[in-house]
Amino acid sequence: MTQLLAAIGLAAALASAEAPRVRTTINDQWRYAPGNIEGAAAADFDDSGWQRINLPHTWNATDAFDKITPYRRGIGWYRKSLAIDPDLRGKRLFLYFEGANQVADVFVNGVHAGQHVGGYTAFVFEITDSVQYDRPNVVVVRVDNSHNPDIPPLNADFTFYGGIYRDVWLLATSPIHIDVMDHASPGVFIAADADGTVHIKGTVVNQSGRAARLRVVNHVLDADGNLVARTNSDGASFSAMTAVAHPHLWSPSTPYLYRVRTEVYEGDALVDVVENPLGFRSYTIDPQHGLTLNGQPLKLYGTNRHQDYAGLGNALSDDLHRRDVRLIKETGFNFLRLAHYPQDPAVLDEADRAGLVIWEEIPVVNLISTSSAFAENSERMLVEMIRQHYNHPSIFFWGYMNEVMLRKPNPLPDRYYEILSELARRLDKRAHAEDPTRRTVMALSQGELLDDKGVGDVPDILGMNLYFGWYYGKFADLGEFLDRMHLQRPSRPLIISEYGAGTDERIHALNPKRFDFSSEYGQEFHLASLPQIESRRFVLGSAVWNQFDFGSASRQDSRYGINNKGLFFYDRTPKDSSFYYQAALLTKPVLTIAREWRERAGDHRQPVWVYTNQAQVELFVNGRSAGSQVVQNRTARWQVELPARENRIVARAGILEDATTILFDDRTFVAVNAGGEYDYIDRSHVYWVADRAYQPGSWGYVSGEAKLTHRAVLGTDDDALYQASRDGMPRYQFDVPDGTYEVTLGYTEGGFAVRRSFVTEAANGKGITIAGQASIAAIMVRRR
Ligand code: GCB
Ligand code: CA
Repeated sequence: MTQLLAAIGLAAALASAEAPRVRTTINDQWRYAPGNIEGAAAADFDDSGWQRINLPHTWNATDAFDKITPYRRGIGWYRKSLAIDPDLRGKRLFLYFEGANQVADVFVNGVHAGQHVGGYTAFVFEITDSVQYDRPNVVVVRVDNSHNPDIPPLNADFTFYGGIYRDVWLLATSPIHIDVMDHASPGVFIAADADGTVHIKGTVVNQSGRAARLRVVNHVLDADGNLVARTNSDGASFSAMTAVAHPHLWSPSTPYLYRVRTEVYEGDALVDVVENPLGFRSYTIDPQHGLTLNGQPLKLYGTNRHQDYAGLGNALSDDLHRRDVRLIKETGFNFLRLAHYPQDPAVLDEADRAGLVIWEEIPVVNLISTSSAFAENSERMLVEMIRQHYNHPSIFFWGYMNEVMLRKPNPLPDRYYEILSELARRLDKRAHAEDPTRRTVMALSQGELLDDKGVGDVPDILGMNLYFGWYYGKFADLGEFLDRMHLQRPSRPLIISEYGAGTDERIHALNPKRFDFSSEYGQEFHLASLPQIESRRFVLGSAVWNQFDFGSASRQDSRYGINNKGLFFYDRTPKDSSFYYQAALLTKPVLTIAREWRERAGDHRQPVWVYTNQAQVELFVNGRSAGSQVVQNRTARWQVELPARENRIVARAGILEDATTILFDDRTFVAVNAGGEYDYIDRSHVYWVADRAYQPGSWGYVSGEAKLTHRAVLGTDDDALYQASRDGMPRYQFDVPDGTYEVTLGYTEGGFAVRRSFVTEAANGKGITIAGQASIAAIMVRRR
């Protein structure tokens, strides 16, 4: 066994010494410590007391959800001992970081290798002259995610988790190599067209100290690795063109990928080789008819993605990144907006493979600083994003601003909106200069669209973030607004960059209301929105906000610190709305019973909803047919009688079948979400039914006013139970049989959740009256 391992180790060492370019992750076995630590960059600093961690890592995975203390924004130190294979002597060595939020200073053996500003793009430093081969090297990274007025994002609805939260690589190249220092880009830039033409340009760097005769050979390989085209160029800077006859085209339905293998020769010796993806596709955009891809009209139906994940913050493995992309594709989407920042290379690779049209953007969100440093940093981020991801055929759009007039700096700097427009024009111009093959975009909110101060005219395509029926208005206003925008800007291509509604798996409603965070309201939102988008040809595409719930520190909705507008929960469990999109967008047969509302209580007559792309569905409850329904808008609904038991629900359409269970609570107590119009299920599965007016023989409120806030409630996770209350000295009546009862009242006091219990008697058929409490958020009445 040891022998075998030794043999493998040797083979790896030989391979690495002989290969012209060697890339290894150095994610493992780092030490981490928070704070401003004196001398921590020095090689001989004692870090033995520091925490052992592996990358990717963030220090905000948990504190970003704390209701009382803001998450830590400051300095974090990382240290690693790195032995470098002596066989790499003579090579050029680089440290490549896929991302660290947001300012990173890298030191090798005490020598400062460089600083990178910006939390969402890759960076690379050469370390050849600082390393030693006979002893381990000390790599130190100081990361700082403090607010910095010169670095976007300044303010946004997502958490700015600090740390080295993406992969880190040690890269070794020959002294003569494809440039790796050009904004951490691949150094080779490929543009391909549906007619089969391929343009390849790049730069070879010669650090050998001698003049060299260089030759670059680019091989275009098909998906099976067959050579289909080849170009030869001489010299350090190459720009080649070739063509592939009858290429397989790249599209969301057939994401056919070629590769370009770029080989660099000095005389006959191969000194470097890199591979990049290539996809043949062409598209045009028309303000009346939307997108045409490879000559075919293609409406974009899509979603947005933030990069964080329950329990991990932004420190995800590549596997999780790739899985997210597949979940998006499996929801039926062909389009993905990477909001609000450039994402992990694994995301772009998977989007190329899965077939998603990508909009990627830099994090200029909500407002800007008028400093020249802010503009320079924004522009550099844009250049880094474009050069780093240039070769991905999935990318169609470069974005550079989101709702950038949402917040007003206070005090408002002189010429603020002029400076903002100048910045937009500068970024737009640079994006086009960097990449003439793609279109630029920006997203504005409804209010900004109505008063856009000209900024919205700058990009090629205007993105609209619209929340009709959520933050404002009603569902049906969406179509009207779209028509109005199109009328006002007939020559502007329009895309819906966001629309969505928040939901919480603990909140359900027989009568869903705007902003109640019930799963049912969220479903109604999407059911009403999508058809209005589908029926408007001029709308080039749309993107749900958001595919996944995501962290937004200090956001106070039904769950603290989370924006829950996802079609999936934060842990990537699907929400019922995602099944509606599958039924609407997938071509394979789909039949799914909405299954989030798995426990119920209260009224025995209950709704069951089914999403399908079939014409008709029959529903069975505990083996008995509840009837067939004709499907409308991919939806069929029943009202069924659920006895107190675990109910088996089956839906059938032809040979398709789906089944789930709904537990109807058989209870000996009453639990009321006082003041709330929605049911609430707490962590211990207590089902708090929506409040209702008293009727003789039953229970309910007699007086008091219902109130709903979305302020965080301290000392509980059940914010939504306490956020709804009945105020103004409410009076409740419970017509229970004579006997002894325990009553528990829930309410808030000084922002904290409080529960108080007492024992009381029901006598002479009078039941129980509850009064004398200023405000009540929850009531439980239980027989002793
Ligand atoms: C927006 C923003 C996005 C927010 C979203 C929301 O318009 O662009 O960053 O998260 O609204 O949920 O309010
Ligand atoms: Ca990665």
